[in-house]
Amino acid sequence: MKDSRSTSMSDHPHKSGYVAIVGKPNVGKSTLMNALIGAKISITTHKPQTTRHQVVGIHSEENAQFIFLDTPGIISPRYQLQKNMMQFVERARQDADIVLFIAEAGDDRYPNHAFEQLEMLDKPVLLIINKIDTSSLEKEQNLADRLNDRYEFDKVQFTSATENTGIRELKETIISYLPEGPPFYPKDIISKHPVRFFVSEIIREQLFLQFHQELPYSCTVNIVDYDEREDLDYIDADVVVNRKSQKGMIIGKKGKAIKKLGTNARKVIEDFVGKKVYLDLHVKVREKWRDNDGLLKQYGYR
Ligand SMILES: Nc1nc2c(ncn2[C@@H]2O[C@H](COP(=O)(O)OP(=O)(O)OP(=O)(O)O)[C@@H](O)[C@H]2O)c(=O)[nH]1
Ligand SMILES: [Mg+2]
Repeated sequence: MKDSRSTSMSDHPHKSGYVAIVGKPNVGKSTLMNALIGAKISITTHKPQTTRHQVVGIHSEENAQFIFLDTPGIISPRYQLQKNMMQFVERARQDADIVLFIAEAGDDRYPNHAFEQLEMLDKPVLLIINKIDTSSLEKEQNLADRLNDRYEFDKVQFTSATENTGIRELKETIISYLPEGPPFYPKDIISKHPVRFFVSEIIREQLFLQFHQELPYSCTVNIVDYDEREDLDYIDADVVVNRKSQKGMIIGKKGKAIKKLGTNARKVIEDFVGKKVYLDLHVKVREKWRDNDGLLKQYGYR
């Protein structure tokens, strides 16, 4: 994916590095990364555990380039998919030059091991209190103080990813912690994932928005074929479910539910690729795919 901003040289040394975005589910990690980059790279929904991969977003300025690693929310894993998701978090923490620990306004419930994991990292960790629009700065300064008592963060910053508050300041802070170095990617690139990845994520986002309770957590999306044609992209995708009984729920009465899913996903994909799309959706039952190493690998969760 490309960005249209141009760049020029100046006297300041160039800085670049990896920035891991970690925290509990639903605190706004993906929304924050999108706000920092100014484009929707990572899917976001009101439900926890939306992000399942390590999603890479790249922000470039004249004298700096940061490579964000958005990660799944930290949980105690119950099945293999969730264990693999936690490995993505661990890998991002290890690969990063800086870690952004995202907390949510009003939430001080953290187990000790959340901070013990940070102790072991020998790198700057910034505490970001997000969703500041839902609270007051005074209250959140108090929360920051209490969290700082439990782990000595290098810096605290307050943001609202949805209102774009504190985003510019956060970018400046990140630059101040970045090591000197040349850019890793061309300056007009904002992500490195293939189109197929974004398409499967867009469909998965629609599953989260349309279906309730456990169902979206039992689903994944597999792009079977992506045929790029001049005037129309032809996409063949499977919605993979965990149990036979879930297949009917995705399809719905007289196919209504899957039709709605297809129409909504197609519109978002068309906006994303900038042309017409034909989206052919099928539902496949793969019993216990979330605990099947081979299938997890095939669906990109390893
Ligand atoms: N009010 C408010 N809502 C926010 C803010 N940032 C994110 N949200 C909302 O919080 C919800 C979760 O956002 P995500 O970005 O998906 O959260 P996440 O931390 O990536 O979640 P997982 O990927 O599930 O771990 C969405 O409904 C967002 O719109 C914010 O600054 N203020
Ligand atoms: Mg997320």
